Amino acid sequence: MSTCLKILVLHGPNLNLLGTREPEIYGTATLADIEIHLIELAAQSEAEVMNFQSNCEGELIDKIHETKEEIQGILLNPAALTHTSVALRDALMATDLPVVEVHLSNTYQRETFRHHSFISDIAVGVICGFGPSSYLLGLQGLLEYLRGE
Ligand code: CA2
Repeated sequence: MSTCLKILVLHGPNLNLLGTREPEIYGTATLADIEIHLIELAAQSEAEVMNFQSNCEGELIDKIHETKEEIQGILLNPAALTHTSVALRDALMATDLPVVEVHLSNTYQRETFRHHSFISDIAVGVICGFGPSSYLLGLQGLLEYLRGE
C-alpha cells in the first residue's frame, strides 16, 4: 500500500494570465484547467496536490516556509523567477525536499536570457516544452522519485 504523498505546486508570476494572452507560446489552457488535471492525476496516484499561484516572489517563498513540514515534494513553474531568483533557490534548498521544475514552453528555443535557470541544478528533474503536459509529466516523475520507482 502506498502512502498519500502531499505535493506543493507553485505557479510563478503572470501564470494567472494563461489562456488569455500569448496562446502561440503558452497554449489555450487556463491555470484552473492545469490545476484540475493535476488534482485528478494526484487522486489517481494516491497523492494530493496543493496549488498556489502568486505574482510576488515573497509570497511564493512564504508558502514554501509555511508548508515545508507537511509536504513531501515541490513541483514548480517559477516563470520569470526561474531566470532571476536566488531567493527562491535559497528557500527551496532550505527545505531539503525534492523539487521538480516545469515549464510550458521550451525555454531553450527562446531568448538566451531564458536559457539559464537558478533552480535546475538543485532540482531532481526538469521538464519543459510540452505545454500543460509538462506539469503532469513533472508530477508523475516527482511521485515516482518519492516512491523510489
Ligand atoms: O514556459 C514557461 O512555463 C515559463 O516559465 C513561462 C514564463 C517565462 O518567463 C519563462 O521563461 C518560461 C512566463 C509566464 C507568463 O505567462 C503568461 C501567460 C499568458 C500571457 C502572458 C504571460
